[in-house]
Amino acid sequence: MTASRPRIVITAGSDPGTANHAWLRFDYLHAISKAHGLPSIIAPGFTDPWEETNQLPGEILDNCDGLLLSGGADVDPLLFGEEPHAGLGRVDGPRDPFELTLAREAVRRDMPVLGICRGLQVLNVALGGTLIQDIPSEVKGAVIHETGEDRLVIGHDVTIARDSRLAQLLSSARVGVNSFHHQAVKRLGRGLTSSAICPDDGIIEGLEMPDRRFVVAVQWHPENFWKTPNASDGLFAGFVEAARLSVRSRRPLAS
Ligand SMILES: [Mn+2]
Repeated sequence: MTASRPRIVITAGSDPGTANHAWLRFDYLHAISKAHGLPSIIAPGFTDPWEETNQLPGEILDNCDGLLLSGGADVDPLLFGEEPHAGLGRVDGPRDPFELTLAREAVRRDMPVLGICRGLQVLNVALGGTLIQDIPSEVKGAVIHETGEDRLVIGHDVTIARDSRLAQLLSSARVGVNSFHHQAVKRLGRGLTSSAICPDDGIIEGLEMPDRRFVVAVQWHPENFWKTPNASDGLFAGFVEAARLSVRSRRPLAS
């Protein structure tokens, strides 16, 4: 018998066309499965996430061991106290409050969290940070962070902060990454540190929370590379392992 896999819940967005279907690339599920986690998908929309008495996020986390905040649409700037800029893209109505609540609650519980792209931004806003709404119009001299359709194209390098959790996970100080974002971290949220930047323009490409067992986020899309061995395998392996260890600490074996 094999050891049971830690349960990783992955947030999905709503389909950009109909707004009535969950939307998530299978790459996330493959990457978690490859790292020996058990992935499942959760999406907002089947309840009123604005309802103050909504217990759903807590119940979701009661039934999983790790939270993966996935990529998707822009975060509504009103949620971090700013007016929408002209360059703001599509926002995904019910997804924002749903994920912000999940992120805050997971951090409060010290549950392992992995944020990817929008997930990094959601984590930052959940902890009181702010975002650059549109890199090309707000950051002079920025390199291109939205490189088109091919998910496997390396868009730019990132330099990893020495002594960061991310440096341990990637076993590297500098890696080439894909890049599909036009938003980025502006002001850091409480308790978060920058773990990676794009050396060409200083855009933050990684966040982590040193006082939690595993709260790690990256601005690129490591899950797209799951088919071949690659530098990001350690990131998913570390996340799933943290979820496994958190199960052990929360649920001692029955006597
Ligand atoms: Mn980038």
